[in-house]
Amino acid sequence: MRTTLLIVPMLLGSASMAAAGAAAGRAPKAPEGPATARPDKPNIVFILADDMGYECIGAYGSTYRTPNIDRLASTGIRFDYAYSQPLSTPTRVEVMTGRYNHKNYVQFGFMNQDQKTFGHLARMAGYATAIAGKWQLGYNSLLPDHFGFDSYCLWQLSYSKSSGERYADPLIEQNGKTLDRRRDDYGPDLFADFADRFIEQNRDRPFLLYLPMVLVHEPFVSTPASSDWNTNSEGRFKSNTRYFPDMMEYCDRMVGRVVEKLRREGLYDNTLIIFTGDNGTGKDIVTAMKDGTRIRGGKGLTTDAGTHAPLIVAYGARQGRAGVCADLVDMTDVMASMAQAMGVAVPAEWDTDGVSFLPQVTGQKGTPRSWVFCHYDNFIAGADKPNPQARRYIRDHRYKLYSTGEFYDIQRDIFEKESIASGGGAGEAETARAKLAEALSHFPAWRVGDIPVAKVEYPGLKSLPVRITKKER
Ligand SMILES: [Ca+2]
Repeated sequence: MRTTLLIVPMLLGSASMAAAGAAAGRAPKAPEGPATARPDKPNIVFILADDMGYECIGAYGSTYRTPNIDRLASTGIRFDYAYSQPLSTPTRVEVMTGRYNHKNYVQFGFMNQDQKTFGHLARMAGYATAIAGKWQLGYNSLLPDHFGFDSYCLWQLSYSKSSGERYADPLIEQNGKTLDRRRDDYGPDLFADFADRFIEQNRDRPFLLYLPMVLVHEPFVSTPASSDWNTNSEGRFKSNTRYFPDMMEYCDRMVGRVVEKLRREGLYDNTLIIFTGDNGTGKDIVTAMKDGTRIRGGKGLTTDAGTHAPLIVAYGARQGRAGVCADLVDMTDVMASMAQAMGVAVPAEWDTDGVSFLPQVTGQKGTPRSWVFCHYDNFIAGADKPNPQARRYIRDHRYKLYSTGEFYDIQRDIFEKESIASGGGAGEAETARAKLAEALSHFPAWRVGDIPVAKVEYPGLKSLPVRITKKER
C-alpha cells in the first residue's frame, strides 16, 4: 500500500517549499519574508485525541460510529503510517515542540519551560492562539500564555486530577477563572463552547486553535448522549468499559461540531484541520474491526498497539486533496507542517526534527521520511532506578530496530515476539536493518538509565502546590 493521492495540481508557493525540504529529520524551511506577505494565511485547528489508537476510527476499519471523523477522512488525507509516543506527556511535549524526547523530555505531566512551541510559532506569524482541553504540563495558570496561547479553557491546569475530573461535574479553568461546577455539565461540551466562541471572535484574523481533547481517556463513563445519562448517575463517575463506544461517538460529535462551526463562519476552506491521537488506546479496551479482527489497546507500549496513531488532515476544497497516504509520519512533523501552512520558518535555534506533510495534503509528493524515530523514557522524578519501560527505536513501514539490537518484522510479528537475529533475516530484512542502523547511529548515544535532560522551571512559573477544591454536591 503506497501513496495513492488522487490529484496532483501545482499550488502557489507550495512547490518551492517542498523542494526546499531537506532529508528526513529536518524541517523544510518556508520562504523568508514578512508574515504579511500571505493575505490568505490559513487557520489551523489541531485536534489531539487522548488515548485513541487508529483502530478506534471508522475510516480505519473500526466498528465504532465516527461519521464526522470519517467524513473528514474522505474529504482529506488519511495517513496510514503515523506514529506517536506510547504515552501522553511524551507525545504532548514532542508534538508541541517538534523535537524528539531525548532533547527536551523531563518527566510525566511537565514541559521544560525553556521550550518553544507551535503556539509561539503561530504568534510569530501573527495568529491568534488558543488551547482547550487537557493541560497536564505543570500546575501554574500562567503556563498556557508562557507556552504561546493567548486564551485557554483547560482541565488539570492548576488543580490536580484528584480535585476534579474532566467529564461530568468537571473542574475547568478558563482565562484565569475557575468555572462553577455543575453535575450536569460535561467537560467536552464546555471545551467545544469555548472553541466556538474563539472561532467567532477571530473569524477575521488567522488563528491557531489547539484542542487536546480529554476524550477518550479513562474513566470510561457515560456521556450526555448515553441512554442512561439521566437515569444512572453512577455511570457518570464510575469507570466501565461498556461506555467506551459512547465516548468514541461523543468525541466524533465534538469533531463534527468544530468542523460545522468553521463551515458556518465561512472559514472551512481556509482552515488546515489536523486530527490525531497522543498514544494507543487503553489496555482494557478491545476494539472490534469491520473485518472481524479484534485489536486490544496498548497504551504505554512501544508496539503498534501503543504507537500507531490515526492521522487525518483536511485542508478545505481549494487547497486540500482527498486520498490515502502511506508515507511515514511522526509527531515532530506537526509543527513543521503548521509552519509551512503559516508561511513562517521554524527558527534554526529551536532545533526541531520534523518534516512537513503539508505537500502530501495538497496533492504533491513532498519529502517522505524513510524512517520514524521514538525515544521513550518516561522518567519518574525521584525514582532510584532506571525506568524499565524506557526504549528507543527507529522503524520504517515494515521493520523496527531498537537501540538494544532487537529487530522485528512488524508486518509478520506485530506484537514483537520474535527478534530476528543479526544476519538471520531475508535479504530485504537485512537491507532494512542496515539502513535503520545507519540512521539510528546519527542520534546521540543513549542507554537505559542515562540521566535525562535537566528540569527547567522558571521562578515565576513554578508548579504551585496542588490546589484542592471542596466539592459541593
Ligand atoms: Ca494519552
